Amino acid sequence: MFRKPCEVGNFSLDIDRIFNDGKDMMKYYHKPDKPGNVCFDLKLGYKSMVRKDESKDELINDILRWIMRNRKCFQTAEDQATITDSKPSRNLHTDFVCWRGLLTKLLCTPYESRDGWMIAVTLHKGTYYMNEYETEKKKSDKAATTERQDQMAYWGWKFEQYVSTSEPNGIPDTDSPVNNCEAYCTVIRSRLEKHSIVYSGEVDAVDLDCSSENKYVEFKTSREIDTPRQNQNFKRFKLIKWWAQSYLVGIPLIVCGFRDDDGIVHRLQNFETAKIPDIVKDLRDPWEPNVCFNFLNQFLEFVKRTVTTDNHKVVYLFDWEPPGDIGCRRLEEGSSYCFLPDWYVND
Ligand code: 0WD
Ligand code: CA
Repeated sequence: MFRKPCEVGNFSLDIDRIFNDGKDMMKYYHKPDKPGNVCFDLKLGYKSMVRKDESKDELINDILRWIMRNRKCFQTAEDQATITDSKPSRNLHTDFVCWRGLLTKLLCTPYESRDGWMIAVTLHKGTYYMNEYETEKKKSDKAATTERQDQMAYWGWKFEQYVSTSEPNGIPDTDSPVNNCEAYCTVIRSRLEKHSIVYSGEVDAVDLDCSSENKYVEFKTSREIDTPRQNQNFKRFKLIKWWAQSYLVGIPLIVCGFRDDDGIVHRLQNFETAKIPDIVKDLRDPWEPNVCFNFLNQFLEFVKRTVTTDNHKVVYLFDWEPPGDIGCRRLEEGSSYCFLPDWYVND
């Protein structure tokens, strides 16, 4: 039903968010000697963090840059035979292009009761490009972020620094400022039923000790679980997101740093992505992967039925707020939600 995700490429973003084709920013997982007994202070260096400019909407531009540089990955044998000049075919032979995070949200929608989404879709030369825009609720939540919430968001980035290195078998550098600008992204091709999809996702590190084919690892932090109620919430609301995010790119392992309220991680725990749906089965009315993928499949079908104008200046907006229905409207040509840049459509 959902084909095994296949990595077709990767790219990196440097400290200035400049795109580079390749693995420049790839990190390596540094497993601590005693994963069950560590003491990582995630509060350190908060004031010196180098922050990404959030006022710039990057849309799906980096994925488009990768596509432009890797047209050959999308060519069929037929394309190659019919090429008359040196320009590769502009047809991607791909139904959908988007960020992995958008697909994660769609997979989790059947069980989501808090956060909605807004997805813009443009059909261009036979491919549906999808870009997520912030909902009004997300914008107002963001504007109301407290200092404490901002510090806690920092803890997640600091954790990555404690468990990763730039060189294989290196030692983590926890003295340099943390930044959320640099990124390493994998590009994936997969298929769900009739829909072929190319998407990219940010990957935390490679695990050189991993025996499986896909050696990527995902880092998470979470508050230490003290009560059965917390355990239920963790399984019902957090593990579904962790599972969906990693499953989509075929990441086999999630390493969680369990922290206290003071931002100290005391132990690491491994979660095998494939086993997460089993871990949650003891919930009353657990979430199920089948339901998630059925919803995604139906949404993609709905998009194909609805988005009929092949024009990069026309955007269809799909939005949803729980527990409501999905809304859909076709915006007039040249609306402020257009997101395919000229340098891409004219290439
Ligand atoms: O629709 C999206 N998912 C968007 C992605 C909207 C706008 C920007 N991006 C960019 C991110 O800045 C990043 O470069 O895309 C890249 C990641 O895309 P993704 O893999 O599809 O995103 P997702 O799966 O939601 O997040 C993966 C990681 C996060 O790790 P955690 O462990 O927190 O899930 O990407 C990072 C973050 O480390 N990340 C961000 N970092 C800074 N600012 C952001 C952000 N807005 N979003 C994701
Ligand atoms: Ca992470």
